[in-house]
Amino acid sequence: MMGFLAGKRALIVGVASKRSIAWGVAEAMHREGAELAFTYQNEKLEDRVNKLAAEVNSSITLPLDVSSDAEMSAAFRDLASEWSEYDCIIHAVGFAPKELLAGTYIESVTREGFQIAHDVSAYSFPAMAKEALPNLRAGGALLTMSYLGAERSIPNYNVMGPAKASLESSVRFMAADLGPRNIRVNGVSAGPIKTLAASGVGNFRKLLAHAKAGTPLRRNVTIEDVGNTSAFLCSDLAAGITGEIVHVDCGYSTVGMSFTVDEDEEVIAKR
Ligand code: 0WE
Repeated sequence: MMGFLAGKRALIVGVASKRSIAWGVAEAMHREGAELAFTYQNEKLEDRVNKLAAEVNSSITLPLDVSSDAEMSAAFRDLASEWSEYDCIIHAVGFAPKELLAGTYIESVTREGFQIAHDVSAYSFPAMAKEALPNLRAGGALLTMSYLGAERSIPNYNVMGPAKASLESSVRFMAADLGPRNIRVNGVSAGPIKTLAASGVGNFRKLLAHAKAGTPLRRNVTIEDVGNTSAFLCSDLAAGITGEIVHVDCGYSTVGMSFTVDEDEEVIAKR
């Protein structure tokens, strides 16, 4: 049976563990017949990413710390020597210094932390497009990962909100630039998922419980959900979609008000 990504080659940036969103995307894209390559952030992650890559029949893994111009050009030069042409890049990278994800935005923000968050989480996406441009095939697609904090204030998400807002704006400008070459650019705005990065975030369990309760589907999003939508957006099934941010959040962002309910959907009354 032929998958809907047969014949597509995709670079996946952002795998750190089996729980990574990037890994959910890799599994879905592999299932649909795409050929995959991966990057790893540092030597500590090299063996783990090599093993995961092997699970999806990939032997192309490249070092890439997106905050380094030298590593960005080296990674895309080395990828071009493996694949002279490819179709997709999945960008699933985000970082702000830990101190900026605690307390209030105004109190936590610093010039350096603001710069790092925007550099790693936002600049890296158009920077990848710039490096990959000569080798991207018509019909290809670039995809990044965002979060509701781009659109609404969320306690402690702080500087990552402005960084994701910048990233989402880049999606629209990149879609305008690359559209004439028939390369699409989109984003997935995922609901909260307990990844390795998220485990370092205080109150994350409360946040998951809150999201679950306030979601029309009454559950949290999984990396499989995000992977399947991402695979679709990278495929020719989504040939008419570009410059778009698709919410994969079990409906959370569509709700104006919700009541807390118990297991039987009974409203839990306030005392
Ligand atoms: O984009 C994210 C998290 C990205 C992230 C996570 C960390 C943890 C470790 C960026 N930088 C760091 N820096 C570290 O040192 N999410 C959408 C998940 C997330 O993170 C939050 C959230 C949610 C949701 C942080 C505070 C509040 C909510």
